Parts: sequence; structure tokens; C-alpha cells
Amino acid sequence: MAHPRVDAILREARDAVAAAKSSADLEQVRVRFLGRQGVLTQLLRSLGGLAPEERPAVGAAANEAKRELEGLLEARLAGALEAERRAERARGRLDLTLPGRRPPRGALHPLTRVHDEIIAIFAGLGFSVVEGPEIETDYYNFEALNIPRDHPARDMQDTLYLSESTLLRTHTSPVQIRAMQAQRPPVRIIVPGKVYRRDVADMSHSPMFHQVEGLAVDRNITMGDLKGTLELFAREMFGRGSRIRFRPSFFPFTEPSAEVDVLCFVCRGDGCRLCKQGGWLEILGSGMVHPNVLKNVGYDPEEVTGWAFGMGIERIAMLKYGIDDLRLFFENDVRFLRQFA
Ligand code: 2U9
Repeated sequence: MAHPRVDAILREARDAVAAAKSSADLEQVRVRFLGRQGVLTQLLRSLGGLAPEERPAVGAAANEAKRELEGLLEARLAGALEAERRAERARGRLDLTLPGRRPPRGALHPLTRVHDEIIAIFAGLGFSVVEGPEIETDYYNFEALNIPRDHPARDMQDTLYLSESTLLRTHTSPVQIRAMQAQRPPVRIIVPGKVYRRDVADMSHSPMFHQVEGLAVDRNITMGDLKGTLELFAREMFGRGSRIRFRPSFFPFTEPSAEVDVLCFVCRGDGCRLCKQGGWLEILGSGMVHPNVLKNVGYDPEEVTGWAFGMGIERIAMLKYGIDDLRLFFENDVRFLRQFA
């Protein structure tokens, strides 16, 4: 039921709804036309003031306009609210469909990995891990180990002295001397740690590096026990097919002494870049503990014998991972370290 006055109001209201850009705009339109002071509300309230013959037509038209406007507002409001919720989520960058962000994962230093691996192999054989001081006396680092007074290793050129009689240990062997002083045989210990030498850093030298030394002392310990133990170590460290060989050598603290090579795990002995065509890789030094060393800690060399070995952790890690420069271990370049993740 149309009525010119109501039609004018309705057109205005439709335009206002069409122009609304938000739920807030739509609410303003609702208040303007349908609120308590709204144009249509006022018109309906003022019907009593109209001429009686005008009243039904204006009343009917106004009620119809009110229903239409309510419908229009409701339809637009749902869409506007949904669009606003979407915009709010986008503003908060909250996209719940995105996968989670992974926290950056750290990795063990290659020297830590090799250290842990060596320790685990000997722990599995019943060896105890022992550690000791990095600052040592001349007696524990040299004298007790049967290293003669005129040995070049005792020179200021090779050892970092802190005073006449104190120094930075040049090997972890003094820890074994202390351990033997503190206990009776049987002794089965593995001794990891930092050692220091007066060297300028280059591809193959560092003033500080890491060693693991092993010591077994008991009645009837033989060189056969040493060979069997190191053979097992090589197989666990370098693979099941590993073989080792002993080459005669000399150390003041062992007699006899031997350097130990492992069959090159890259070429299996044929010769390659890693073994410099030799087919074998030197991995450690070893031997039967010198009787003088046993005497120095109060053991009777007629009653007990022992073997010992020493290896550089950096050297083992360089062979295992094909690293050609020792300095990479100490520079902490993440591009290097990341490769061990
Ligand atoms: C005691 C008795 C004997 C430990 C040994 C070696 C041979 C050896 C080197 C390997 C590479 C040092 O890191 S390196 O430069 N070590 O060749 N070490 S026998 O002998 C001992 C230790 C303690 C009481």
C-alpha cells in the first residue's frame, strides 16, 4: 500500500542502507528510521493527528515500510559483521590454517659427538670415566711418566709453563697417575679432556685440543688385551669391516710402544684421497705401561702389568667427517656447525 509521504521516507532509507559501509553505519540507519526518535517511528506515533480518512492508508504504508526496512537491515548486517570479523583476523595476522613455526634446533658440536661416542664404547667395556686438573705440576705431567729431564717436550718451546714447576698439561696422562695413586688394581679408566701445547694454530696444530686416554692395569694384562680392545673400538667407531695394524713406536711411558692404524674406511685399503694413497689411517698411540711408571705410583711391575693408549679427539673427528682444517672446530662458524645437526 503506497503513500507518497511514506514512499519518500522509504526511498531515503533504502539509499541509506545501500550506502552503509559497516555494521556501525547500518546501526545508524536503524536509529535514524526505526529508533525511538526515528522518522518512521515518529510517523506511526503521529497517525492520531492525521485526518481520519488519511489514517488507514498512511498507517498501512508506514507499517509495510517498517517491515521492509527491518528486513533490509537484517540482511545487510549479517554480511557486514562477517566481513568485519574476517578483516579483524587478517589485521591480527592470525591465520589458524598456517602450520606451526618450528623453533630453531641446536646441534652437538662435532667434537662433543665424537667424544661421547668414544666414551660410550669404553663405558660399554666397563671402563670408568675419570677427569682431572688442566693445571698440573712438572712431576705429574712429566716426571711420573718417565719422561726424561732433557726430553724436548719438557722444553719451554713445547710446553706452556705457568711457573717453574706448574704448567698446562700437555696430555691427560697425569690424571691416570693420580687415579693409580688413589686406588689399587684392577684399574680400567678412560680419561677425556683438554690439553695444551705451545703451538701456533694452523691446519693441523692448535694450542689447545682434546684427548682421550685409556688405561688398564691388573694381574696378567697383556698386549693381546690391548689389541683386542682397540680392534673392538675401531669396529664400533669406523664400521664393522674395520681392521687395525700395530706399527712399532717409542714413548717414554710405554714399553713396548705401538702406533695404531685403521684400514681406510673410504677405500678399504686401495688408496684414496683420505688415506693419501696409503690405505691406512693413523688413529692413536699405545703400549704396555713402562715398569718405571708403575713403580712411581707404588705398583709392583712384577705383580701387575698394564696397557695404555692416547688419541686426539680432533684427529678422529677429522677422519670421520672428512674435515681438513683443525681450526674449523674452534671458529664456531654456524655454517660449519649446522652440518652436524
Ligand atoms: C700412563 C701410562 C701411559 C698414553 C699414551 C700415546 C701412547 C699417544 C698421542 C696420541 C695423539 C697424544 O693426542 S696425541 O698427540 N698419545 O701416542 N698416549 S701411549 O700412555 C700412558 C698414559 C698414562 C699412566
